[in-house]
Amino acid sequence: MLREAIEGLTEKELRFKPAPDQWSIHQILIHVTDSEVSSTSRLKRVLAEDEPMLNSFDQDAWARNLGYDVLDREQYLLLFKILRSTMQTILDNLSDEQSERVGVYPDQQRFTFKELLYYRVEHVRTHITQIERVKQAYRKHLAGTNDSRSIRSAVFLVKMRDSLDSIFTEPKQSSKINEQVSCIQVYL
Ligand code: NI
Repeated sequence: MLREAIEGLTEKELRFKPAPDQWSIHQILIHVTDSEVSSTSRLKRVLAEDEPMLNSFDQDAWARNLGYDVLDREQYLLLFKILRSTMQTILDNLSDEQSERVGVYPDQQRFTFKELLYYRVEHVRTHITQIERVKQAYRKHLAGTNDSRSIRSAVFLVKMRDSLDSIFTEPKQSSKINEQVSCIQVYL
């Protein structure tokens, strides 16, 4: 489902950040996998150990300090897939009693395995929605760029017309006009 969310996207779109403090789709994908690494370990501990103490990770510090931009997205997507498929075998054999096993966070909040699993599903859903929002922001950004381009183009054409006007009064400038005309042809 993560792969489906990014199907057909260009590298530029994957690296686009809607705002300086917001993640790109590339960064979101690395985060989802890092979160999965940490949560898979939590899920396993709840099943294997007796009311283990769970911990969470500082997602912004990870994104900031682990150089998310240079990490290999393909490897991370593969890692995500492997984590989910290895957990699947455990889930297939899960008893009702096991799904009620409990883990405890440092603030004493208690969660059953079933609840923790539900949050896993929700986490990916939330980030897929976020990816869709970034895609929309990118399209808006592109549309904005096109607008300013057509304005620049219009300004250029007006300047062209002025030059053409002057050429009819100043025949000597014809080579300059030819240069400008070929410029427009390349741009179009
Ligand atoms: Ni998250």
